[in-house]
Amino acid sequence: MHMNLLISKEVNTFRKDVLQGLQSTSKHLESKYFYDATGDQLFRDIMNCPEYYLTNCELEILKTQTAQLAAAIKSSAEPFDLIELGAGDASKSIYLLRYLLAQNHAFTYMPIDISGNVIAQLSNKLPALLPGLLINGLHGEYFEMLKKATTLSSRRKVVLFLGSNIGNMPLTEATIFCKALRSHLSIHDRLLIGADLKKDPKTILAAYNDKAGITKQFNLNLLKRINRELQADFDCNQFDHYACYDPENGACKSYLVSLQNQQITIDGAAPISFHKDECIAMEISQKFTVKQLDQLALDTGFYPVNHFFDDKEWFMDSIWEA
Ligand code: AVI
Repeated sequence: MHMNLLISKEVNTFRKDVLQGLQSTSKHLESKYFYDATGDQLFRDIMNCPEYYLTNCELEILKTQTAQLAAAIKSSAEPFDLIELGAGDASKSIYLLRYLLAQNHAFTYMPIDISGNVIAQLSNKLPALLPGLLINGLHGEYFEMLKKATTLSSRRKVVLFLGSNIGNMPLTEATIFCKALRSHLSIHDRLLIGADLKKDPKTILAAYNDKAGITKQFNLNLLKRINRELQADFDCNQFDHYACYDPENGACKSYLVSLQNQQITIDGAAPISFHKDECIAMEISQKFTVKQLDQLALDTGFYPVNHFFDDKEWFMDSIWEA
């Protein structure tokens, strides 16, 4: 019963957000809804695309600069909680976890993810891969779960926010997010934040316009999710994917473009009309300069302490102190 109530609350919020986005003059959907089970798999496929350089760049940082990263996040011998926002399969953080365990640091790993499936898998698999790991998975929204983490433990917090997830928020929203994150932390807590940097515009655009068309499927999958969960009738063959990158402001954006005049219905709501060539804004993947990211830290109550780069300097993991 409790589970059913929870599910219907989530569906109601999803429905409200989808309708609000599609009924507004500039149609848009929220990219946080990309990640159902198929979306999770498509994102893993994107990470394996030759054009999607972000994952390998950040992996290189975590693999080759593990000791320096560990030294920068712990900053003292005190025990701490290592909290990962949007942990996914922990394929990058595992390098840090393994190193901290080998060095006998006292910490509990608290992955937070909106997907219960992700948390269950991590809680099952990680202890076998990393004997001795203390893990306390938290399934839910980031800030609700951060609050919960504080009630569970009073230890210093080190938060991981990897993968340039910060780039999936427009800058004003990213500022609000970082301020809210800071409000859940205490002085001297630390954040390890990953961000994709500005670079050759062609390299960036190719990462969001892969030849195999997986990014297109990733975007269309949200329409399929809306069909399934909200009894809608999108015809995915009548939408194409369009990605663009603005090298001036660093915004890489994805759209779905209507291929004809059409109407779609979402269970119980008035039909929604699309003109031919009308776009649904699907996602922003913001690219940063080092200076911009440092400024974001300073504007939101953090102090940028260290920067770590991959060899090509395409990606940056920064340590911010609260
Ligand atoms: C999860 N996030 C950082 C990815 C990105 O690069 O913006 C999501 C993604 N969208 C298309 N490709 C990957």
